[in-house]
Amino acid sequence: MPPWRELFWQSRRLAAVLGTCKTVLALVLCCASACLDGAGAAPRHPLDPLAAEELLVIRDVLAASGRFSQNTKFAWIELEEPAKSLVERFEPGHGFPRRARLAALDFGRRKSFAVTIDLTARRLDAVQDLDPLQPGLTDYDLERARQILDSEPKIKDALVRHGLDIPGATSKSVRELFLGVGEDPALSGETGRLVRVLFISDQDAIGNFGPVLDSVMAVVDVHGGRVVQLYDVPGVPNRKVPHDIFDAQVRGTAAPAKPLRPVQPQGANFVVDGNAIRWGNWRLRFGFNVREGLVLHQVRFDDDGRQRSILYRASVSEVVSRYGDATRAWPWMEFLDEGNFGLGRFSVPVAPGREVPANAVTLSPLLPDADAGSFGRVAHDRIYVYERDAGLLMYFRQDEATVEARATELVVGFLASAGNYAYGLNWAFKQDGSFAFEAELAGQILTKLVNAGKCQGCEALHPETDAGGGGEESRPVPEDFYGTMVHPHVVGVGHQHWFNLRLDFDVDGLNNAVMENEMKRVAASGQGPDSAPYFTLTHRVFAKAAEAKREADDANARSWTIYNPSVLGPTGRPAGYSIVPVENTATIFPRPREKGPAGFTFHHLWVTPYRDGEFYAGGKYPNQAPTHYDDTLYHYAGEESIHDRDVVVWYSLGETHVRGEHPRSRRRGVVFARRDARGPARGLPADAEHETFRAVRSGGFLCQESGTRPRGRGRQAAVTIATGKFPNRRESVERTARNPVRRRKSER
Ligand SMILES: [Cu+2]
Repeated sequence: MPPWRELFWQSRRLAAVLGTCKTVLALVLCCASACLDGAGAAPRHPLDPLAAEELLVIRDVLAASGRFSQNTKFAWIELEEPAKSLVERFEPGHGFPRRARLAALDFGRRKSFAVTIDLTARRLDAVQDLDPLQPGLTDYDLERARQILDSEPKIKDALVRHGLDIPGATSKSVRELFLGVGEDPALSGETGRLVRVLFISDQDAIGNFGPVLDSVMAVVDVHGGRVVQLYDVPGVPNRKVPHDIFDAQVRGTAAPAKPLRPVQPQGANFVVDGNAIRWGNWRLRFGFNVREGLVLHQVRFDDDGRQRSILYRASVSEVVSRYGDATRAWPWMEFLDEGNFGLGRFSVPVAPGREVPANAVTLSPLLPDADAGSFGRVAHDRIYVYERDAGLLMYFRQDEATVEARATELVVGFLASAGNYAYGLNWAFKQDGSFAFEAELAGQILTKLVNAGKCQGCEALHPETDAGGGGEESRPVPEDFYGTMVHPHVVGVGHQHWFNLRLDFDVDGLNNAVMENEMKRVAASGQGPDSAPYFTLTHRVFAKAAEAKREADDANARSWTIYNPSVLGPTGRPAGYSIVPVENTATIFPRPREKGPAGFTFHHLWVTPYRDGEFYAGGKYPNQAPTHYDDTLYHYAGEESIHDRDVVVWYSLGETHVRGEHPRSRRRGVVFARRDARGPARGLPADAEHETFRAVRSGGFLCQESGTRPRGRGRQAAVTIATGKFPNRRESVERTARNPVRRRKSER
């Protein structure tokens, strides 16, 4: 690890421990600036992110190529990862190929290109005209859209008619939301580079996300320099309403609480070495890019000295939201936060004790940025790593003796601020070899103004009212029909958030299979005491990708296990990783969108054969995707075999927001439970499965091999907490893991 990073972490930890000591803060600032010099060091591993010197190569190769006009913007710059086979064979000290890919947006020629650069040979490898595809939006697109709006008097006139005060340029006094154009049949004839713009009704609040003025909406062609669509209908009179999240009265206050600070007086148990993390039996690599943000690689678990492969690559492959309002300003919406903007680009700095627990360590990756002279910038404190208490690892009581262990888990994640929402996207690793993904949703909902001061849909709450019955046709649609009134004259519009995880599992090797597990209720035959209905587990191994489009089913405790058919447990049962849905929802996207970028929301589980270049459920260029666009998960999952070969699992995690809490924060996730014969942790009894309580909580079930007995007492920690160096300290802190499993007499 470069010395600058050690020094930086040391100062952060000290600051966390000692509070606001000025001396320490001065040291933090000093080291924070010092750390810039060490960012983006030369790559040591084929999957290391683009280094500072490589970004300079990209800049120089592009400049020397003569292929692009002066008015070209370079965006979406990222490492083109080498083939998996090459990466898996890599040995430290050996050479490896380095290539980068990016989008060139030539605004002069109104064209976009996919560009590949060989960094080692310092040459342009390929330039592919993307027509008619459009890469996601850049800051330059939004700036151009703003200028076009300012130069169009019809926009200003419309907004003034709707009660806004615009003494000068529109953008100087009206808050505008610039978005991908979404799915809109009315724009099928447009061939330009489009940006959709919504306007906010409140001109004075601190927060930018006041009620949307949903009677005015514009679509701008950035290439053509014109407004191609102006939606302008009589709407609800503008009025001041309390909505501003920066207003404590709107936000509400929590009851005062004394600080809760996790303290690790002997340091953390994980080690970050370059782009590798070690924690307990876990080994993994990480990267960070503009599009996906955090990416995990080569996730492995040390099983008694055997490095068992679990995942080759894990990432959030797309994030999309959609609104449930049928009026013109809403149904087109398909907010593709990743494919249209970039989760890495949306990432924000976090601080221990604020956005993340006080014992967190933050990391500062180098992000490509063609607007910077060096083609890169250090994105400070974007990745966080911390340990947290995770409840009971196991507990068993018999008479007056108990055996118990408290669990710790390791969290690696980042926070992306995507407009009115922020997403904390976390991977949590557990001592038993299981892991989980969780999405923390925070921020504020999108709202709109209505005439009504009281909830109109509430009449349906009276049992004697036939609100949904006969005569419905003659009634006007209630103003809060598409959402929930969160304040007089303000409706929070119902919507969904969807996350897709791309999980390139390599469980115990490359060749994997996936089976579905379900509880089945059976009516027994015969008569008498043995005829009572019973239940059993059923398993179904998927043969083809098209079969493996499946939904979560709590009622039947459905889960899916990924395993290597050639590496079974001791009884012959597959031992692998089970996806145990915790909570999920069904898509509100209309059926015609199933084949498009948001199509991944139509099923919770997808399994596809591994193919190069298939990284994103919504496709590589989901922005303005044409109707024949076939680079999406729907098209990846065809009739090909997914049995006993390299497969990729995709999990879609949905969240419906209809209740209109304003603002709100919520956590959603999925558990990847280890299904093995070895019990929840080495040395713990296999049939004392800690996961029982977790499975109960999540509605899953156990697919647990039995037969492994507790090992001898007095061994090294049954649950091994890492021994090793903690990077905050200049000197290594070696310590022996405490054995968290102990037998004791009950105090009662
Ligand atoms: Cu929401």
